[in-house]
Amino acid sequence: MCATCGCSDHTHQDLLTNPLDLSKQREINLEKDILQENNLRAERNRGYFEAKKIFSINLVSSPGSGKTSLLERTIDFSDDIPIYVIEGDQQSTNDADRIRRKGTPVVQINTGNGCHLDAEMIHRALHELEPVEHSLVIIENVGNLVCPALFDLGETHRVVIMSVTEGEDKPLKYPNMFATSQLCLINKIDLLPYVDFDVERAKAYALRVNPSLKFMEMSTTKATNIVEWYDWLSHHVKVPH
Ligand SMILES: Nc1nc2c(ncn2[C@@H]2O[C@H](COP(=O)(O)OP(=O)(O)OP(=O)(O)O)[C@@H](O)[C@H]2O)c(=O)[nH]1
Ligand SMILES: [Mg+2]
Repeated sequence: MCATCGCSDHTHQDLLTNPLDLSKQREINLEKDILQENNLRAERNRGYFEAKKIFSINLVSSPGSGKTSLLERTIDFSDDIPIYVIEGDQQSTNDADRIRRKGTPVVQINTGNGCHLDAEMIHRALHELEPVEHSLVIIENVGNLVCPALFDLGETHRVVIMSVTEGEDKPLKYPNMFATSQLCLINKIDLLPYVDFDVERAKAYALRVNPSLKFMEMSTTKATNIVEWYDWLSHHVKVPH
């Protein structure tokens, strides 16, 4: 449960059942303030990325969908693009250690009781990383399909990963995450013969909440369609002429 974004209380439901309860009203206002403050900081990050012509990705998913595995593969494939990584987890430096082993600059953010990264955390991490112009910054958000949807980090693109072991109904259960993403990666397709997951149905559900969402099917462990992903990245990173 997150103390910052307000997801841990009953505010929304209480307000619906008792709209004149002023203490609850203050809770809602506080939540709004936090989000407004975050949005202002996110705009600053966006300005920073634009000024340095950096392509930035906010990578979101449930825990274990394959975010860090995809990052490892991306680093393997991308010797011509400078990559910087910001790792978000509640605890541990496991994911940052995996990225560091690849020789890629990385900052680990531990959110403690928080269940998402926010724009201020990214601002501070960028100060530490100092990414060069025309580079790629990938932010691995905390594994969670709820709270990270609310927090704009100033990223250029939001990419959501859904793995085939999670069930195809995730877009319907967690619509905000799919509604605010531009690209959906369907990962672990090597496991399709063993699980009951209908890829076309999953896409149809996601398109219901976001008709302009794009898709890529992949297996990060088998490197299936990683080239397609890398081509997409190369297309977006503004390499100087
Ligand atoms: N079969 C299969 N396993 C995969 C694939 N991608 C990732 N995995 C496995 O899934 C597990 C979790 O992968 P991670 O990359 O750590 O997932 P994550 O999203 O970074 O996890 P958190 O950071 O904890 O949210 C690992 O055991 C991976 O080897 C894939 O395409 N196919
Ligand atoms: Mg990870």
